[in-house]
Amino acid sequence: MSKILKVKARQVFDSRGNPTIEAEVFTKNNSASAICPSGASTGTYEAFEKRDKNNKRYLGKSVLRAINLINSEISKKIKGHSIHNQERVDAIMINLDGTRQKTKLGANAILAVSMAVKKLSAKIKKIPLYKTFLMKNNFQLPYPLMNIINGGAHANNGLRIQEFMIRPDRAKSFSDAMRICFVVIKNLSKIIRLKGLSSSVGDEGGFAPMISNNNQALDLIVLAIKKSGFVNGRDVSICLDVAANELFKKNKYSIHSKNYISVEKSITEYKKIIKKYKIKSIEDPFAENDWMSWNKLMKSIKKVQIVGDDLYVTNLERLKKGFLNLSSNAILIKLNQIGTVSETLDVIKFAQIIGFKTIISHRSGDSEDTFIADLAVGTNSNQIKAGSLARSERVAKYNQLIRIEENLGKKARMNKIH
Ligand code: 2PG
Ligand code: MG
Repeated sequence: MSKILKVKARQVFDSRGNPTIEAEVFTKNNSASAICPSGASTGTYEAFEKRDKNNKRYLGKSVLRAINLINSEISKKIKGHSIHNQERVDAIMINLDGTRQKTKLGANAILAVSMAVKKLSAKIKKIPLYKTFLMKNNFQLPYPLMNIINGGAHANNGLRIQEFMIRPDRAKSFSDAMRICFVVIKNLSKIIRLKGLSSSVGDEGGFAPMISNNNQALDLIVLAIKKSGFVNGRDVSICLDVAANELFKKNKYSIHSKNYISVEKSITEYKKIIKKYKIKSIEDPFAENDWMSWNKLMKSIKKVQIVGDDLYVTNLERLKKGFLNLSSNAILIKLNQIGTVSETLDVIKFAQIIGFKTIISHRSGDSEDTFIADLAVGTNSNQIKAGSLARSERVAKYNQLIRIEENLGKKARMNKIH
């Protein structure tokens, strides 16, 4: 009854309108499907995303070859295996691919199948998806890191920093966290419009006003927090994703303005904004190979969450290196950076053992799939980064967390920020 019968993949579209893979896994009486997300500011060491570069009909963006590989090779190889043996199924796909970055089958092909297997296993066991990961009880809800102003590769306003986020640090429940973010976002929208700026949104649902100065964006957020009756740095904290890979040239960075400056000067500027705006978390403050600068920053600031995204790419080897190098104290987790559910769980387990905060993340090209909401609760991950309270593919994750909180009832607890 719980043996895999076949996998059927199809080409669907993501939130940016680009083709992506939906895989549907079948057992005799059941099926479940999952959709693979896609990034824009991707790290060099991420697992490979397979696209049909030469297919002009889809401007080189279709995923039809990867889909063929699922429907033929992957389907054939995992047929007959238990739907409940996630590690075995993932290992079969990893071996079938045989390359370091999953270039043969494509991590997008492998991941879509891997997630669908996990979902179908939960469905057949008749238990909620969040109960099938690492935690068996004592589930905790993550704090949302809501991206409210978009810049960098996610907008075309010229803002250096890619994501300006808020985190409701004093929220008593997930629903309370949502209410706090809702109020701040509505006030920010009003402020932006009163200033005559556009309140249209970027790829992750955050506003993308035509301002190019980081401090201007930060001032707007501080004002919105205040107007909402909250205290910045206490009730609500400002968090950033710099995505510094995109702002790096010849050992210099253009994070704080268009000018490229040294690492030392960049750190001085970081310190200034941390102090002025009470910033509590910075993701990818430096580029993916610049381990030294990460370490310098870690040594020169205290009480700030430093998050590795492009630095680690959800890869155990890179995380170990970062741990030994004292590069950060938190890791961003993206399933498609590594390509299977099992490998993602291994990274989360290790990160939690070494005392790193784990933050489950969406991609800038995402879909209606809410897998990451369950993953966040099922691994007691401290935070979730799923965009703003706009665009259904973002809101879908938050809505799923509201449902999970309700499902947990009296047992629901918020994670701890400090
Ligand atoms: C990031 C992500 C998600 P992308 O840099 O953290 O916000 O962006 O998916 O474009 O890599
Ligand atoms: Mg990032």
